[in-house]
Amino acid sequence: MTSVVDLPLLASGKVREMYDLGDEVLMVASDRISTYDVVHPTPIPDKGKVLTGLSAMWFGRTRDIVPNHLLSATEGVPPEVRGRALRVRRLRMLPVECVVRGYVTGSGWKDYQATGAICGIPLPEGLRESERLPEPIFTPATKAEEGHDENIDFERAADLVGDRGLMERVRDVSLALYSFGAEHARARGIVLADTKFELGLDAAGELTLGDEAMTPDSSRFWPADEYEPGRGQRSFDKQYVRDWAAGSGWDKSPPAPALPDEVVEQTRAKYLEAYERLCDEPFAAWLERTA
Ligand code: Q0Z
Repeated sequence: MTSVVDLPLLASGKVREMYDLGDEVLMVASDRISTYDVVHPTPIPDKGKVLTGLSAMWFGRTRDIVPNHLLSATEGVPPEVRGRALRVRRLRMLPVECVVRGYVTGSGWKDYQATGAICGIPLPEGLRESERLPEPIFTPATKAEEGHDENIDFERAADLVGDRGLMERVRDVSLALYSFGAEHARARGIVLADTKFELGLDAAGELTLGDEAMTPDSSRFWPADEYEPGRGQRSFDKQYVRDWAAGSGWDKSPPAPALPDEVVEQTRAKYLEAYERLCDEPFAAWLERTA
């Protein structure tokens, strides 16, 4: 496999790559899409650009909450990946995933049903699937190299980070970022049910937001007009793929099937809609700014 940029590969995930720029890093989002943790062989055109533009928007709007790693989406970004890449500062990443949940869903719903708590945080009795929590909660998780991240309590996260005071700031910053994002999204018809941040320390030791921020790949986006507690919610971005997969006979084990053109086009339209709602501008504005 030969990559589009001739730079040393630092890390790769299911749908993105990170390249070495010395003191800096190039984060590149692909058009690949996964469902049920399996990547489909069919790309969604412009998905990487939408997610990159969304992250850049959030980095711009949350700088007063916490500094972030973004340096540029244009200067120093190779032309082959313009629009879907960010040049960022290299950080020393903290060894925990910083998850914030405003609604009880996913592994949080599983843990709540089993124990009445999520990550050691006791919750009211009688919550229904997808119900909004009384207030958002910080639910850290381990970083699994493969397989699923494991939810851990705050004390365990603080031990892994090795600094309780720093972990308290990480929690407070994560909650503030989520509250800002959830209110912004809700005013634009999208429920930001939960999201995962990755934070690190910059060269000066300052706590810094890294990775991607409040994208549909690092969060659950639900259409607000269909929100109804007591059941699983439809995904804002991936629902057409899931609906099609459900009727296709695919058993959700690898390899994932190719997607029909209609599913690709409907899904692409949802990503563009998410960009335009959350960024308050046409997606074409991002293409022009990064051309
Ligand atoms: C991000 C990840 C990806 C696989 C490490 N600014 C930074 N400095 C150093 N490391 C990272 C960052 Cl954001 C960093 N990840 C997550 C991203 C592919 C894994 F594109 N891991």
